[in-house]
Amino acid sequence: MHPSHVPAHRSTKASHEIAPGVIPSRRTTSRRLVGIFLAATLLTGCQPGSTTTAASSPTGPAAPPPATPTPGTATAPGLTAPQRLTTLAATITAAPGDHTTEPQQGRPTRGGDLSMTTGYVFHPEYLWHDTGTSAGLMPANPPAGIQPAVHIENPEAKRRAHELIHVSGLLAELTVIEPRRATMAELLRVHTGDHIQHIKTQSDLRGGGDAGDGFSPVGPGSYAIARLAAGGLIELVTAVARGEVTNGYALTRPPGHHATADRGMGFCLFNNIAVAARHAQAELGLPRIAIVDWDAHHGNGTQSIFYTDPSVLTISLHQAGCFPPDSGWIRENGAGDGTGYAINVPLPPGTGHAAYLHAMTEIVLPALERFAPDLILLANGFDASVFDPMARQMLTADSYRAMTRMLTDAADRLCHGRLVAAHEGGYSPFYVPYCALAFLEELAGTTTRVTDPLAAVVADYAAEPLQPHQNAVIDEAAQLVSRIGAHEIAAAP
Ligand code: 9RB
Ligand code: ZN
Repeated sequence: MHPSHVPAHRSTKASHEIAPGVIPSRRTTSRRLVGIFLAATLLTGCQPGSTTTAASSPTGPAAPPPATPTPGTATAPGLTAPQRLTTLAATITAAPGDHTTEPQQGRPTRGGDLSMTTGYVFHPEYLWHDTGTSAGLMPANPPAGIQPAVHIENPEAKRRAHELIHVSGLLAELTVIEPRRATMAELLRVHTGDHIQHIKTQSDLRGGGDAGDGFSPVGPGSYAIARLAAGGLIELVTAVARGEVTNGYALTRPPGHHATADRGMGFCLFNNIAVAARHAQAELGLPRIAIVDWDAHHGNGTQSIFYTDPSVLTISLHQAGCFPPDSGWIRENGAGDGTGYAINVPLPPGTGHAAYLHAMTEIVLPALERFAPDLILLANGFDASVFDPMARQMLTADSYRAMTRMLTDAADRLCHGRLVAAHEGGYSPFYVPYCALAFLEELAGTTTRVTDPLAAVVADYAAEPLQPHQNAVIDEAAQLVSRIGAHEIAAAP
């Protein structure tokens, strides 16, 4: 099949017929947030002033992406401590039990233009992937003094994220998409037969086993669940390609971005995103795919699968030298025909809001513009949050909201809004849900009445300006953008 157009039986009206120039841009603030700040102002007698500046939103497709944090939430840097606490109080007093959503102006949701909807994939089986009683991430071994506990990659963060998405009222605004299990043929587009068989064999053991590196538990029956995760993402990408939804989020488990063609590692069994990318290319007429990975750990598996392939651009923002060891350096830039199509931004520990947004502006967005994808996939880990036990970054829920806004704007400009996210890491059961809600609100162009309850607590972290040592890495990695396509041009006759 020729890859450059959607097969007729899959093609629907919707996004395919929307010229990029007429896709409405989103507004930066919502009436709800303005209300919260008005309440805070009344209570404190202070003018919100610059802390609540409703920044001018991009007014058209050619407008540059916002280079500053999305303002208008309770984490706005610059608030004094009393102001923050008052803002928090205003948040808490907002109509308990009434979580109904309020659409943002300028971004139609299901109630408006039906072509602008957000798909959502979840299944309770994702929570049944049993990682057992490891002591955090080491296999428990009482004789050796390693006490059994709960594995760090346990269902809690994702279960609570799903519950918050439901209770907040956001779920009712989304198009729920049922996952199915990826077929053997679909997995074989990415993984070796031996690896697939290995996962099945481990999964058939009564006590489960390991996916490859000794740190990636395979519970009893996890083979079927891992296929449901990869297949969930396939279904979501299919719905986006058909124009049934504009974008979407698959709250899947187990995660995928560390899994290579022939080995599971870092809690990952199958590389869900890679399987979905290959499916989109082979079956959905979406030949050029950009994969952005902002999980705190290097997306090494995804990178290795596409390392020599110029049709898939991989960009990973991660904590330098965190996991896997010695992986994700700037010099890893693709090979052969894929030279220039793998980009790594190894950010120093302690990197927060300002530096991540700077990296998005200086690297991710220009790389996407240059690559001109048909589809953007996002490896969406929330383990770069300030509360995460598995990394040392400092993002807040509001950071994820601002970064998401940048990506949805890019997707609107470049590929009819086609942005599909897969949940990867994120291990704080109390904070991941608020990061996920902020992410998904922004994806859907709506807000709920639930705001980050920890916003006041993290405000000082969020306010840290870009540091010189962070800027140096970002500057260096930004040099890579011009290498996208350069190899092809050099190789042309
Ligand atoms: C251990 C090692 C790790 C470390 C981090 C992750 C994070 C995964 C994630 C997974 C496994 C090494 C315990 C190396 O969130 N990805 O997005 N395991 N690390 N050696 N040892 C003994
Ligand atoms: Zn991670």
